[in-house]
Amino acid sequence: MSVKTNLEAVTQRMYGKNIGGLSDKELYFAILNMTKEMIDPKEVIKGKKKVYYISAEFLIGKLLSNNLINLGIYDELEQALKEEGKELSRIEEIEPEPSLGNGGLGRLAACFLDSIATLGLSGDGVGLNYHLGLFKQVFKNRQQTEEKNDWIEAQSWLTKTDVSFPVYFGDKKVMSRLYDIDVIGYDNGRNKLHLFDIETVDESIVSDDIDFDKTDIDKNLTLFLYPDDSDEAGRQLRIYQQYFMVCNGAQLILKEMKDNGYDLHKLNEHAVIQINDTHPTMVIPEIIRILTQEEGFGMDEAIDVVSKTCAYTNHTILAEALEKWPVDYLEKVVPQLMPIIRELDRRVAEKYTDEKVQIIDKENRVHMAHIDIHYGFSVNGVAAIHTDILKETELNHFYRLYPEKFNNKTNGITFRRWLLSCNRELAACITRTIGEGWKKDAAQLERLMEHIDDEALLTQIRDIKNDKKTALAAYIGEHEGVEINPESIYDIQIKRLHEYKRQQMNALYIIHKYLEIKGGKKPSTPVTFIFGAKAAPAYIIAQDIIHLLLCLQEIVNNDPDVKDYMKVVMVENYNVSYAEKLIPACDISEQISLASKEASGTGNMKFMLNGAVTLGTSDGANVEINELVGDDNIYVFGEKSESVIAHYEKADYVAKDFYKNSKVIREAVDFITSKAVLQVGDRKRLVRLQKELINKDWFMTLLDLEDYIATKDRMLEDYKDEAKWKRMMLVNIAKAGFFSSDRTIAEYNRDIWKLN
Ligand code: 26V
Repeated sequence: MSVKTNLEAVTQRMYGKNIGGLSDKELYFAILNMTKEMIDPKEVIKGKKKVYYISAEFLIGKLLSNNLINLGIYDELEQALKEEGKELSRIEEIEPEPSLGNGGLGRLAACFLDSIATLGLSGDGVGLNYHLGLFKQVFKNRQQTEEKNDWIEAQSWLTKTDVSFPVYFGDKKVMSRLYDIDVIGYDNGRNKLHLFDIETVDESIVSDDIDFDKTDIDKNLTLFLYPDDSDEAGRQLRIYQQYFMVCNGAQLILKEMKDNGYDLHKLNEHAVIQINDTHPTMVIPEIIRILTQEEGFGMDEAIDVVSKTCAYTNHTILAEALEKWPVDYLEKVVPQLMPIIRELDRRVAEKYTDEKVQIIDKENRVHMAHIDIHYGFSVNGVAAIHTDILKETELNHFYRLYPEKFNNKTNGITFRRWLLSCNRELAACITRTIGEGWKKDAAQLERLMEHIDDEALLTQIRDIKNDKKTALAAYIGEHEGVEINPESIYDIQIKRLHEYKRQQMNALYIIHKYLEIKGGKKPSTPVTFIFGAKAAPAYIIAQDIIHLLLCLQEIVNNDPDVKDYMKVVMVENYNVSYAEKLIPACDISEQISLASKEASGTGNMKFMLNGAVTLGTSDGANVEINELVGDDNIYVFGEKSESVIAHYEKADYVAKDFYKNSKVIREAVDFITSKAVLQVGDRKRLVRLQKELINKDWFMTLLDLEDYIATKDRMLEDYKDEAKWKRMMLVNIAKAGFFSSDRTIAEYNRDIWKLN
């Protein structure tokens, strides 16, 4: 049956109308239902052993386009709709974006699920069904405000199952409910994303400004992703959420093992649990608890089998992000787990005296990562440099105990979403040039290098980029009310707002450029600086940086001397869907974190794949991008990680010296509290940010600022050499194959999971 006949049958059944007579919204629901019906008969991938990817975040993005592509019916459906005067891309806009993640860690989990299914591996995601997810960002008075994002509609990709488990918080019992989302591999079978919910959740307890009673667990447990943890009730709620997730996950895994008739003593032969950062760490003591208390295991054998089943991925070296829960909190929320955690701690203390590797420290805090490392069989970082830093510095004490556990798995991205879906024109152009093979074997992109002198191809790629820039200009005009010039250079920094990612350094560059233009030095090619970033509600300096960017947007875009040469746009509520529009249109990819601090980054890979050129530090996966494209096709600046680490060790970085000794730095930093900015901005925020930069600057913005300015200026200059730039674009696309998450997952499977 053709897709059109199929869809007509669904529209008749749902609305009694033909395709042509429906609104886009009605059509969206019809296509959703049709797609779910087509997925239904697909085989669930089976194997002797299965991976459970357990994660507090799955930033899956909209699913319609991706599912249509993976089912192989996108083009046919698009054509069928066109015949009826309908546009699939407009219909896609209607789908709400699930907001089940913060940033890179959650998006990585989503890419991984796509690749696990695409490679035909048996593997499910396990997480939580946050009803209001991450907040929606709304700008008011040039500041971020937060609103709730209720993304779940009556009809959605979620399927309510009849699975429900009891979960105990001490004596308090709650019942869970499992919702599933199908994960379809590209031209392959299907797996599941299991999202647990609490039966009694109540969205009505949330006020408009996302305030709610943090103690009312029955109602609030699955309302929000990482609720503000700046107070005690908020922090405890996180423990409730984490335990709820792992307790359900553990019950699901053990039930599946039993349903398959497997012996739980051989759990590790049939299941591997990949622990995504420390948030799901309690799965280790929880399974040990169940095995010893309900399945008749002795403590030794329970610990042994769990340790052979669990593997841990570290995603950050930032100390403040490594979870340490006070024993008091755990005693209060999950008292049944504490005897197990104490036993795990006792065994470590008996073997090792080193204070740095203990599970419970002298301040009575439980180090979650330490549980993972002692009681898991694998510890991996997410880019080569990150894993090296873990081994040599951050986790060196553990590396010396267990060198065999440590391994690197450089992150990747799914090319289905980040090229085939978000840049169909470029994908088609690649296919015309090198055939279809790259879609299943991304390494074949390298064959584009054979066409490096093909002028016609280089021009086609440039034309596609220009079309994407025009489309983005229209979108930004409509959604942000800012007019941008499609012929300007698009310089884009999109990622969570954090001082280590150094959006503030980019802001200082913008100030520098603005002052230059005011002084009469006009650039020959105009530049548009685009930002997208949410800041954690309790992270004050991050909020201040957003405020500065919005003030600069106001000043620069309205200054008649400047606005024809540069524009600044901070897009509102940056999310996966926005990324899909921004990335194909980008010329310069900003990856400017302080070396050693960005574990990997994955936006850097998405930009490269879409023909942007990286401006970056030697950090995270930038290092591997540099190795692949060579020094001529990337712009690298700033101090290297070894010297940054040395600065921290010696505590010898003094921001004020840089401020005092450089006129360029001083002028840029001073401008933050100039009359021009204070006229449109909030004095308290601006003064605080400026003081922070001069007196503290923990992430060494001023250290790299001059090199950043010089390198970016050189890059803007090079952009004018069209022949050179076009070749750089092609090299970046051709060398991006390594960053397919299919490669990453194949490595996880080869070295850690060993499925099939
Ligand atoms: C968490 C927190 C929690 C509260 C305090 C501040 C803070 C700062 C950072 C984080 C990061 C959590 C882990 C994370 O998202 N890591 C990201 O993982 C990506 C996928 O591996 C990787 O590409 C990014 O470089 C890394 O930052």
